[in-house]
Amino acid sequence: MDGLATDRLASPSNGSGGSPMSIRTRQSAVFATLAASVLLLVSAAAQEQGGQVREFSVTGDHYAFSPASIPVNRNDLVKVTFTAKDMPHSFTIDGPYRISKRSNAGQSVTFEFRADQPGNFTIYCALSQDPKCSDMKGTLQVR
Ligand SMILES: [Cu+2]
Repeated sequence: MDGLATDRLASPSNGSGGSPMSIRTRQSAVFATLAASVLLLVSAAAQEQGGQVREFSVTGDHYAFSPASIPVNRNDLVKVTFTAKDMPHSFTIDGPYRISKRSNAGQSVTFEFRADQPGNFTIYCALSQDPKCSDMKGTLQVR
């Protein structure tokens, strides 16, 4: 490899033997570019608006959300996997978030949103197949 590069880079005016150095420099540049790309990919989603990625697994079962409160910081990217256990339920938050995700019994739905509005917001089940579903309440807390 050295021989090949030396042959290619050798010239009458270049007697300093600097070609191995330039190979190393090129490799460093490639590595730095790759590292920078990976860093960008990892941080782009979380950092683009200054928040962190927060993941929650929430179940709807026996007319209750668990956990019942979802505490996040403003501008976090909130990823929720909502699983309805015993019957269909929805994970619904009214404005300003306007989220309503329905899951069938034994299934999950995953979604994400940016918590860009501070305050406490009620999470409820908007399905009407069972009147007790209106008892399902949780809270999204955005500080
Ligand atoms: Cu329900």
